[in-house]
Amino acid sequence: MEQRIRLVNPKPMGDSGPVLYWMQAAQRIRHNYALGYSIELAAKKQVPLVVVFCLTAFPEANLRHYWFMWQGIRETAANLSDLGIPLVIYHGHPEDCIPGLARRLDASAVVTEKAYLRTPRHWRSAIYPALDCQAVEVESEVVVPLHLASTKEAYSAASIRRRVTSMWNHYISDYELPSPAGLPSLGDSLPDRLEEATNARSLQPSSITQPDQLASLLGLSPTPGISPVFQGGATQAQAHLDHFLNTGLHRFAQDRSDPSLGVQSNLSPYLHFGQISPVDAALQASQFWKGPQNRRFNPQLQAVPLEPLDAFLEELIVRRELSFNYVYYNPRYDEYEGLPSWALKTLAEHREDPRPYEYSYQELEAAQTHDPYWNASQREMVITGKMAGYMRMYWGKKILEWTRDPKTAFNTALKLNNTYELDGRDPSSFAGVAWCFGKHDRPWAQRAIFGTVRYMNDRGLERKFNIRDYAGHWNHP
Ligand code: FO1
Repeated sequence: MEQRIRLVNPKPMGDSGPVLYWMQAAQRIRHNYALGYSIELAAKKQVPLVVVFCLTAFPEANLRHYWFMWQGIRETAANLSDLGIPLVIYHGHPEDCIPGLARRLDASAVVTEKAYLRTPRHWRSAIYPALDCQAVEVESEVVVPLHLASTKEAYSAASIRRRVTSMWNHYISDYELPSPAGLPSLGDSLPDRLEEATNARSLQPSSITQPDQLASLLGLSPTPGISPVFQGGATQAQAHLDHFLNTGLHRFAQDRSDPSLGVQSNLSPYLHFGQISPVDAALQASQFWKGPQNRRFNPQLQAVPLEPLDAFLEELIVRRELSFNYVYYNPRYDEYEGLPSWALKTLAEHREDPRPYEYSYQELEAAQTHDPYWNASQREMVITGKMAGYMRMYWGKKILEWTRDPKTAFNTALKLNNTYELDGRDPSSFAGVAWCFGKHDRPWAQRAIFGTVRYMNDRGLERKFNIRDYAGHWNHP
């Protein structure tokens, strides 16, 4: 655990004020090391603990994302309340709220999670110097602490796989939240007292029960609408994991790519908002696979080696943490110019190649291409907020092929992804889109438009998968 904890504002810790846990990335109770650390700190000092969440503007986020997040926050607020810990939800900027609250409460310390993306990192770099008290970051959203996996930008998955897999057993372990029983209380007037300290309004979780209320509070358009398939929250995350363990894990190695089979954990939206911990998911998958439960559900698997578990952990840990490495060490992770130089060079050489089809952003958004497989994947994403994993690669490759130049293609793919995917703006999303343009991949054979960037075609889909079933499902729902 020590490797997850870092003092980020080396001021002395106060004596009597509460510990303030700014819950930002880990919007959950289970396997929340930042919450656990805050409880321990408050217990040691015998001071109250206050948890604060700031509902705030986030670049490119829309109602679909906020509603999913809000469903999770409401559940977490109820769970914290059962533990006797107050969660104060603010509608305001963290840079205003957190230092103001810390001062008003005379906080002993501020605890939060480590951040990787630009926006939450900017919040932190504005907040820490404005605090009079100690501040601590706890790394809660990756299995292997980022700096231990690599101290620089990794070229590919192979560059971190050995280190990550050699360390993950140490980190995939159970975690019991320290008991908050016996912590002193701050009293009932907390939200009002805190409002005085900032420009922000506090919100009761029960005050927003419908998406249109959230849209009007945040000034958001009603479209894209909320997902009819995925609901936010830790309980839903666990339900998806249970379903996957019982029905999908044993087929994961061989069937995960076939979009018609739906053999996916569907955890990425939940991981994005910290509604489930990757350690928790990895631990449950390992225990399930190795334990008697698995034998009971799948008695025929007695003799099957561990490949499905390895395949799942490769995606959940190696690939996901490679994307954290990318956004953390590459400041241009959301720009075309952030791609590797070999990819930029080869794409530039083929910039003027004629495109077989050229579509505008609007045509792509409306799934109006000649390709029924591509249209199906676009529709799946627009309707549900989540596209089948393999199709995300095909989808991005075709945007590169059918857009007038590669930079426009990159921006188009990222914008569509971040508008419609529930995990848009996740490190995995940025790395996933960049992969379609050569990131974390190697040069392949030369061809038009792509140069040496890997190409994918519809015949591959037809050869490998039941792709007509998938297309039929989404094109004629
Ligand atoms: N983090 C917050 O602390 N407050 C928010 O209101 C908030 C909104 C939000 C909307 C879309 C989105 O993709 C992320 C958002 N985040 C917000 C950040 C999120 O909680 C995670 O920290 C990051 O996505 C980490 O990957």
